Amino acid sequence: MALLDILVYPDPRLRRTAQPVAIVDESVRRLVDDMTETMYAAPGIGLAAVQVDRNERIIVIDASEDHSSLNVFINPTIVDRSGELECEEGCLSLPGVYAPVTRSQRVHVTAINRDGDAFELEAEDLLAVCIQHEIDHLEGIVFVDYLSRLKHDRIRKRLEKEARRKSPEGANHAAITL
Ligand code: GNR
Ligand code: NI
Repeated sequence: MALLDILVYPDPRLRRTAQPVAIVDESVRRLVDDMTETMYAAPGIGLAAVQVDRNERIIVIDASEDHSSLNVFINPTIVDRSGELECEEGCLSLPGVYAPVTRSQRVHVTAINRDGDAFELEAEDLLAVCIQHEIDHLEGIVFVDYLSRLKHDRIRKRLEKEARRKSPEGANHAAITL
């Protein structure tokens, strides 16, 4: 397994639209495993392939506290949704940025798993929020897109400035909470 580099906003590669996976072969399984390791190491509760510069419709999620609930979604589709929920979101591609976003409280998802088998899942609350956040990444959408233009600009300028400073590994990102 290998740790992958996570793209940081406003990297334009985060704006690409991921393509469906045709066959779950060894290379897809290797990517899933590397994404899982990268998510746990970050640490994060989800990761989309676009964030590690791979344009494929693959996401991994584990919203548990003990790495006990890994969910792998290949070619995920939300087929039904209901309710509303506001959640304070963060993103591994926006280090130190947290802001409330309103999403559906419940989603019904269809996808393919790591073995190539189709499955469906009804998710609520944090898991549902995370699924929506990750599927957005596959469409080139990041959560700050839902914030006001003013907040969005403030975050973009801040992260551009940090990138110019080429902050070395381990630089601490003072939290931006909106
Ligand atoms: O680790 C993450 N935490 C999180 C918290 C609230 C809502 C969504 C997320 S996803 C995020 C990891 C990430 O950036 N996935 O794309
Ligand atoms: Ni994210």
